[in-house]
Formats: sequence, structure tokens, C-alpha cells
Amino acid sequence: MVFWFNSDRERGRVFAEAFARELPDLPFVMDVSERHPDEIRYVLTWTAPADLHRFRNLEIVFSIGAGVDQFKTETLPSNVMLVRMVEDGIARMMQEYVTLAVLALHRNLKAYIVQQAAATWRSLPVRQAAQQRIGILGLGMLAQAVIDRLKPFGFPLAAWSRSERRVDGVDCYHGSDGLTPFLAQTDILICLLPLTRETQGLLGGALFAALPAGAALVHVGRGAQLDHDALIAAVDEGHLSGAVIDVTEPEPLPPEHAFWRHPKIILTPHIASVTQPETAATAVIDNIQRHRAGLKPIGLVDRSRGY
Ligand code: NDP
Ligand code: OXD
Repeated sequence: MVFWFNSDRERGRVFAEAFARELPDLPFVMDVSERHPDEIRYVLTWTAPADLHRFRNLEIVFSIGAGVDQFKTETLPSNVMLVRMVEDGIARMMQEYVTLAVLALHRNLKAYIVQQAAATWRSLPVRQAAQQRIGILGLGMLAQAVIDRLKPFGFPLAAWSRSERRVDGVDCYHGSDGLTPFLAQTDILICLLPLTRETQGLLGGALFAALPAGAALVHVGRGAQLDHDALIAAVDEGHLSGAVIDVTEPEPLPPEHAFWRHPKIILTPHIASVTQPETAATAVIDNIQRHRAGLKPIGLVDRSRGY
């Protein structure tokens, strides 16, 4: 029974130390050719290796990320569990990034950066936090972590999920019927949805039109959820006031892409949150212990839903 770490060696060293300490009976390899394929029981990886079917005794594929759309789940053997990364480090970084993005939009940061470049000293109107309604697409692990951080600012908070949910202090909407009323009362929209057939292309012209005039977008889900032309049109027409974009399709964007130089768009290179090896190793070790005890791993992906 062997654990295969299929990612960068620097993070692998942190994992190897934690495994040696906490699971000394489970051999840990970074070079899979050192072992017979039948010995591999667990793999941690960003995408499914092309030859995954060689590992006939594989039981769990651990995703190094919180998202799992990069796995072609239909190609994974049906008896193998796919487990996404649920760890504190990812949640903390996402809290920081979304707070940064919301405050930047709330306090017109991009406009002041543009004004500074033109040596313009001019104050812009600002709403009170109680008048700035935040709406989050998704109400999962990361959205709930973000809500905890945003609450103390006093923004009215709402969220939209697939199934019905209740969270203290948050107006909860769900399902396709809940989307339009949710959007109608959202001034800063945050996308924290997984990429699935249903969410692909969701951030498009129709969705932007359903937001109040002057609304803004923070996109930290997945690139393929966003229609770039529709966003640029909505911002250039003045219906949207701006956007902070961390994920795009493709990544990286080509140098001529309009997002790079748009005066109302802040673009970052998919860095909102990065798996932290120390906390991620603890999460994976806990899950192996749960699996050994016959319990369901935390973050087990429901392949029929795609997340
Ligand atoms: P979770 O699986 O915990 O939560 C997903 C949420 O989305 C759930 O509330 C779910 O609803 C909702 N949802 C899914 N499909 C739909 C739908 N069709 N309609 C309405 N709601 C839907 O995911 P996480 O919070 O852990 O992560 C979310 C995503 O964030 C990841 O999949 C990844 O794409 C992205 N991410 C981006 C990073 C970055 O650096 N930019 C870093 C990490 C993650 P329900 O509650 O009903 O199931
Ligand atoms: C993730 C990511 O899914 O970094 O963890 O995007």
C-alpha cells in the first residue's frame, strides 16, 4: 500500500515529512516508477495522469486543489473516489483575496489608481457599507469562509446555491428560480461556484443585465464561467462599474486581451488562493485515517453533480 505524491517536489518535501511523522506505515513516493503499479493505493495530483488505469488497486485520487473540474471525472475508474482539497490554508487565502477585492470595488481603488497616473486629485462618491449589497454565487466551503470575514464590515449579505441552505445573517436563495431575485438585490457579485455543465458560461450578458445598474463583479470561480466579451460590453456601457478577475479561459490570457489594460478591471493570475502544503498535508492524512476507519473522506466529490 503506497501513497503517490504527483506534484511539485518543494511541496512534496513538506508532505513527505508530515507522512513520515503521522503515517509511518504508509510508504510515500514522488517517483511512481520506483513502485509496482499494483502497490499504489492513493495519489495526490492536480489532474488525472493519462495512465491512471494502470494502478489497479487505486482507491482515492486526492485533488491538490479545491476545484475538480480539471479532472475528466468520466475517465476515472468508477470504483475510485475523487476527493477535493478542503483545508484551512485555501479558505484563509480566499478570505483575504475576496475581502481585498470587495473593499477595492467598494472604495473605488482602480479609479484612484487611474487618477493617480494622470495626477488627478478628485474624490469620488462612496456608499456606506450598509448600502453596498454583497451577493455570493455559491454557498460552499469557500463562500462560507468569505462570509465570516465580510460580516464585520456591515455589508448586507446574500448567497445563491443549488440546494436550499440557511446561514445566519445571510439572505439565502437557491435554484434557477432564486437566481433573478438574488441578482436584483446584489451590488457586488462574487462568483465562488465550481465549474460544471450548469455553471459554464453563467457569467454572461443575461446575468449582468439582471444586476442593478452600477453593480460590480469579483470572479474567483473558474475561467470558463465568464463570457469576456459580455463583461467588457457591460462595463463599457456603464451598466457594470468594474470587476476584479482572478480566473480566465484561457490562462494565461494572450497579451492583446482587453482585460490587461482595461481602466475598470483588475486582473490577477489565478492566485486568489493557493493550496498550503502544511495544512493540506494534515487534511490528506486525516482523510486517509478516516478511510482506514471506514469513514467517508471529507471533500468526497459527487461525480453526478460534478463537484
Ligand atoms: P463547494 O463544493 O464547497 O461549494 C460549491 C457551492 O456552489 C455550493 O454551495 C453549491 O450548492 C454551489 N453550486 C454548485 N453548482 C451550482 C448550481 N448549478 N447552481 C447554484 N449553486 C451551485 O466548493 P468550494 O467553496 O470549496 O469552492 C468553490 C470553487 O472555488 C471551486 O470549485 C473552484 O472552482 C474555485 N476556487 C478558486 C480558487 C482560486 O484561486 N481562484 C481557489 C480555490 C477554489 P449546494 O450548496 O447546494 O451544493
Ligand atoms: C483550486 C485552485 O481549485 O487553486 O484550489 O483554483
